[in-house]
Amino acid sequence: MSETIFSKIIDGEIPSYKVYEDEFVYAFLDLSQVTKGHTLLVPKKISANIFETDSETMQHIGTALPKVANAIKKAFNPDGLNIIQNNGEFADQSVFHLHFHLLPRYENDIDGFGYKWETHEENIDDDQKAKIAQEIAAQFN
Ligand code: DGP
Repeated sequence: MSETIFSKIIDGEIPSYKVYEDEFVYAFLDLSQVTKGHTLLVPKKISANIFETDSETMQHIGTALPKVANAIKKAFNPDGLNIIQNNGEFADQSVFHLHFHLLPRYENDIDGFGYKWETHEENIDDDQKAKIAQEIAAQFN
């Protein structure tokens, strides 16, 4: 797969503020610093997003995510932390190299993160939910 801006960062061609690296992943400060310590965790193996990655890559991400989250927690003692992962332009993905945003949250500090979580349970009955679940579950067959 062709190079991405994140593979250039991993290779050191573009400078970054590194916070963690092992054989499989690289973590560095997101330039936008939506919250203090906003970090990106990126697998070294390139895939565009969650639809195209493989389970081995995700195992490496799964191993590193709690390590990086706990390092951020120890460093800044945030009031919480969101992990965000965007897939596709409509879902706000701008760099097509799989990555996870770790966003520590602060009640009384710089915190530019927010999202809308509008619930629709009153508009969907049990039959519709069963049908929706069935349509997804059928894809595993
Ligand atoms: P997303 O929208 O989920 O694809 O997030 C991409 C993020 O990558 C965005 O928050 C800004 C960050 N980013 C893009 N280019 C660079 C860069 O050159 N250096 C750093 N540190 N972050 C970058």
